[in-house]
Amino acid sequence: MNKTASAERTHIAIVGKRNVGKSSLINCLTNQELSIVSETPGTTTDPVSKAVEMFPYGPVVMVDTAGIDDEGELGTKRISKTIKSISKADFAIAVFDAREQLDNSETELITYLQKIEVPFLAVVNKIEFGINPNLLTELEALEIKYFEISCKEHVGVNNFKKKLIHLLPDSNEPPLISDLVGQGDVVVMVVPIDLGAPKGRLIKPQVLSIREALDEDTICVVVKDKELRSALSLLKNLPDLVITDSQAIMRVAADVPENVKLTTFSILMARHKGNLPEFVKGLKRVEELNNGDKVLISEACTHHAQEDDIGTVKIPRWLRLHTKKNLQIDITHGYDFPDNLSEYKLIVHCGGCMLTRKAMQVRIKQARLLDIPIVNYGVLISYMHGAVPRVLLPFNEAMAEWEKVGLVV
Ligand SMILES: Nc1nc2c(ncn2[C@@H]2O[C@H](COP(=O)(O)OP(=O)(O)OP(=O)(O)O)[C@@H](O)[C@H]2O)c(=O)[nH]1
Ligand SMILES: [Mg+2]
Repeated sequence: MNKTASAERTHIAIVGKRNVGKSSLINCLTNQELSIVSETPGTTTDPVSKAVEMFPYGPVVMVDTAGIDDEGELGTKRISKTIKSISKADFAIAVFDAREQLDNSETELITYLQKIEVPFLAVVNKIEFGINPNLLTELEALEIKYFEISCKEHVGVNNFKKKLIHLLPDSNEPPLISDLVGQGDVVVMVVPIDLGAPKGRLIKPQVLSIREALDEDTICVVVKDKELRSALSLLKNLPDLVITDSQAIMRVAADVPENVKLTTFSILMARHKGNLPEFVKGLKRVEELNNGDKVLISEACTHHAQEDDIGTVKIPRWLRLHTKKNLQIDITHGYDFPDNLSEYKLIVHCGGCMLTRKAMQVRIKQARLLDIPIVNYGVLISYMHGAVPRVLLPFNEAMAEWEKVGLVV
């Protein structure tokens, strides 16, 4: 049961004021007497992590924390420990006493969770005493999703648990690159800094890939496309893997020797969040499009569109050039697909870096339900630029699908 390493488990921090029933909730959710419960406020003094199996989700770490309203100097220290635990958590559950209203420490806690972007749900506990309507009004005003429960009488707990499991990050998230490289390998990452690059920072797939490469003890070289050739000539041996931004794939493919593994950040994301073989299968539809067909370009986040934006400008242009068809291309932003989804012949999805894997899987399922092929930006861009199957070579499942699709390039 405890085989999954702690770091790989989803960490859930249970937070709230003293005596609201945080420890009781952990016991309730796991059906075990794991945490000490008592009527004395301040029972839990230090954060206590328990590795448990939360059926049917799988292995998690429950982090029981000290009350955020703890008093005195020692209390302050405990609070900062609690805050540290929250920062490290993948998810938090904020517990409130049904009889009370929010106090300062609780509104601060909520602000903090929102600031550090730890997703959380609220539970209003001890409802058998009656619920203070002001508390609910306050939570609603803050747009916080809450569940009314009683740990003591085991009311509402199962319903809450169901929702919680639905929202937890997917524990089967495939890695970005850790299975492609090993200790001492040289990984070259090509990061063009063009007008579309955000000021002063790298985008999420790049940051996550660098981090994973470092975690695997690889030697990670990050260059712009312009410097790639000289970087390769400076290396004593050929690199073990080159990862590039999709938009530079043509240049990069030309500069990287054929026998070096090459892929794109977007293809890594397709596997990590989405379903790479599914997107490869979607390529078939690109060749079947006809004049007047509707194509949906779906962008999950609402970033500010650049002048030569990838989703709104470049992909439509490339798609029309590639198919030589008069396509009707719609672009939508945001979490939901449009209501007229069934009218589309193809969905071109963004990398989904702002979505959880679960959310991305839901979108793929919705497309599948309506029999609409789906591809993502990176797979499509590489294909239209003639870099498929080369960029798929490191991924066996994707290559198997590519053979099945039977497209000729
Ligand atoms: N009536 C009632 N009592 C509850 C409920 N949940 C917890 N309690 C009681 O509330 C008291 C505090 O519960 P704990 O689970 O220890 O609370 P905590 O938030 O962990 O408290 P600290 O560790 O002191 O911060 C105990 O006496 C519990 O039995 C509930 O739903 N209804
Ligand atoms: Mg406790």
